[in-house]
Amino acid sequence: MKPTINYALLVLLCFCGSVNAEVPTFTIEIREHLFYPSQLVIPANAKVKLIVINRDSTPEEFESYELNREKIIMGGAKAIIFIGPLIPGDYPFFGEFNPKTAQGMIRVEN
Ligand SMILES: [Cu+2]
Repeated sequence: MKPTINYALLVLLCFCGSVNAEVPTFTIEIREHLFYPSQLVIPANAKVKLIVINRDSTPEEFESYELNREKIIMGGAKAIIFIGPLIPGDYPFFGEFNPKTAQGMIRVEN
């Protein structure tokens, strides 16, 4: 194996690791068709990782028109949703399968 190839691979792996480590991560739980927390404040102009954990036995869909995201999370499962970079403002989201109760808001601040 040529040493140059090994070196290129190593650089690539290190780069990926450092990028992941710097992404701010927030966790939202779904319990009894409600989001906890229902309001999150995240930094502007940054990519953010949301981990949505569904503690209910029924599926839910995380949906947001403003964030342009839609993801089904089966009962007892979790989903990872990347959002941003975003400009400051309020970005509502809801659970499409329980839209009357499951509502939340992501506030983006400088
Ligand atoms: Cu939907």
